[in-house]
Amino acid sequence: MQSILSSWFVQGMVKATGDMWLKGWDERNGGNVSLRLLPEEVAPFAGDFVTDARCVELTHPAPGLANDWFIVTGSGKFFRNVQLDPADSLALLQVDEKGLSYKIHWGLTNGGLPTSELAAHFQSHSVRKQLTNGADRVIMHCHATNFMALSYAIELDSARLTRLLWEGSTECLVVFPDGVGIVPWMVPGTDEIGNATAEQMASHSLVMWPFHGIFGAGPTLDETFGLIDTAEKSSEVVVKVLSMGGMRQSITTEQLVALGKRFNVRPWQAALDVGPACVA
Ligand code: 2HA
Ligand code: ZN
Repeated sequence: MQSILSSWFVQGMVKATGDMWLKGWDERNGGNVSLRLLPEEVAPFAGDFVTDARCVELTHPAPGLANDWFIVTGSGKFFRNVQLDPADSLALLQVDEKGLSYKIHWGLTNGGLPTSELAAHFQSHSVRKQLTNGADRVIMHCHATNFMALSYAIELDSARLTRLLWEGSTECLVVFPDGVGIVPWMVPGTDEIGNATAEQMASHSLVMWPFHGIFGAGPTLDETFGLIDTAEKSSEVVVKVLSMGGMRQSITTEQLVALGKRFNVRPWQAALDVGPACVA
């Protein structure tokens, strides 16, 4: 029988966390990733499950995720080390039939708990799962450097931030037409920041945590990594442009509208209405 270590989902988590480490987005134990799995995807690996699965109460009920399976990064684990020992760094868990607790069936071989941001992940999963009819299965958090840097220098307004990033790179409007939400600075690892993040996830696939990092949602690990990578690339361009003294010219509103038409996406109207980021 195939070992769970060679399953697509463990290998996918290894690749995603390794790539994120190499990007410089996940110093020390920074960042966390969760991937929702279907029972039939997990079932072939039941032979690798522990016989004494630990049960942990959720701090916030998640009835929308009842019976769902997840593979998540562990609290305090370093992304650079996931590839060395995935069984110690990751956890495979199933939420109970009421959404009040979960059981850890595999992983965390040296003990410990799932990511400290589980509340934000589960609350965001609940929202995205419903919104996308089950298509979105990944929530990803990291400390994307240039995106974080922007949070110190720009007005913390979702429509303006979105417009700035759309202008920072032509592909952005196509990759995140729904724009970027922002929560106020809040203490991480709490139900409160989880609620606030999930609320933004109802209308945006990306959420800024000012002075901390980014949350992204998507259907696959690759898509969600790509989503964050695209926002971070644009942030890097914008950081360079602002450091050079600001924009002299940029993509116009008409051009943004044309992009949306060509690529069949509907850009967030508020970010079109807010006007050009370029104030030469
Ligand atoms: O897990 O990134 O936000 C470390 C973090 C917390
Ligand atoms: Zn963080």
